[in-house]
Amino acid sequence: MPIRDKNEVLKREDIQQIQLERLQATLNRVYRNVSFYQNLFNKAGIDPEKIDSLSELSKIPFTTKDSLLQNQPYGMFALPLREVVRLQSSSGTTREPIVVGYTQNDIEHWTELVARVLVAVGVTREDVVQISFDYGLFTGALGFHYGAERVGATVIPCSRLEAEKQISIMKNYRTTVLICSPSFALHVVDIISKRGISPAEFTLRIALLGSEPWSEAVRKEIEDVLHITALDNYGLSEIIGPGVSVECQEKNGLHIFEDHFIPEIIDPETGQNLSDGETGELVLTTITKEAFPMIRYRTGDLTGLDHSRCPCGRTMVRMSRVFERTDDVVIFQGIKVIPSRIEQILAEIESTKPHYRLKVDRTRSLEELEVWVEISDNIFFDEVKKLNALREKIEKKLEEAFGFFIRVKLVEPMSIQKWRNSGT
Ligand code: DLL
Repeated sequence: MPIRDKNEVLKREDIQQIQLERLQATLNRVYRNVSFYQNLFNKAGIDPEKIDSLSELSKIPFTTKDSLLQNQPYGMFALPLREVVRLQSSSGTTREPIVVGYTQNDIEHWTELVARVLVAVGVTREDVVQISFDYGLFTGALGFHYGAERVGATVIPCSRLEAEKQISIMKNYRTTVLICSPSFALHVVDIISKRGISPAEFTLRIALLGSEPWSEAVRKEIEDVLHITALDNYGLSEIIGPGVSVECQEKNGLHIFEDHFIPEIIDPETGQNLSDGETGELVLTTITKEAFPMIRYRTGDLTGLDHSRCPCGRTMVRMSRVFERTDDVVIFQGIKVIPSRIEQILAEIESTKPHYRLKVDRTRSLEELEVWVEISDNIFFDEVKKLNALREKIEKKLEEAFGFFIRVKLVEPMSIQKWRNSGT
């Protein structure tokens, strides 16, 4: 299988040499230009000039999402806005999204990284690539758009057109590669199965899916129904967007582009570094970003690293697929649902208690998100009319806040505490 960049097959010591040089340059730059990092390093007694091995990175304190929120919108930028050619943001509509910026060089690196992702899953200039992510502040669509054009493929910028229309485009324009979230791919699968449309009517061969967790069962279903290969890719806006790591055709972990990002796995409780094979929180340091560099950023994503040889030939470390986070953020249709936001909404509604349980069925459709909400004792469970009105009211409020429908199930007082205490 073709490999786009010679850095993807470097010997370990050569990768490490590049990482060290780029890390030193980045640390010096953030120390000079970002007051957050200057204070952080000063407090921790870190002299960036004296970091002369990769192992010393672990002496530097972490950067967290809260630090980013406190420094919005431009406090973490390492360059003045006049050098920044693009702003995007993280996809959370449920919490203040993080504004991220790119210089022209950052855009160039990003384009190349996404081109590597596409080449790794088998995309060539012969392909017709349909991008079904939202073209907006979300990093997914534009990131893939530039990368796919760089590979020379034919790009269809579908954005979030409704699934029915996307399916006709897929058929009529002879799409060969679909880039979207796993939940959208499942939606397509559902429609195709329901209508009894044969996969032979399509020319699709690859689905490149990411931006939310998806199981092996979901992969199997998408592959079986559409007669294609479905591969995973991972990224986050704070680091660059898509283009951080990609699953090669071995389907045995996602290669992280280590010449741009240094990965570490830590124990989320103690912050200590963990070894290969152990599962913990992924921490990433960017070493080529100019506008928005991140030092030891805690992603909140749980994974493990594997440095063993991959038959695809890439020498870049692999991370295992991300199925879980350290926080209780639920990712649904690419939107990060922050539970505390649900709590706020429930607190504003009479007759409910802020006790709730969020349920997503990961074994099959990610379409089904349900919140179980406890009612307060002043409303009786047999007052059906009242209960229905209450349920509808909560569903409406949630839909207004999150932008999609979340089913609400009302449960009796105390039942959620009982469930939590039982530890199930
Ligand atoms: O979701 C960037 C992206 C777009 C990646 C398109 C891949 C494809 P954010 O909106 O900032 O950026 O969300 C980042 O999404 O911390 C993970 O929790 C989750 N996530 C992203 N990719 C995967 C994946 C984009 N393949 C957050 N598997 C991350 C599981 C994923 N979770």
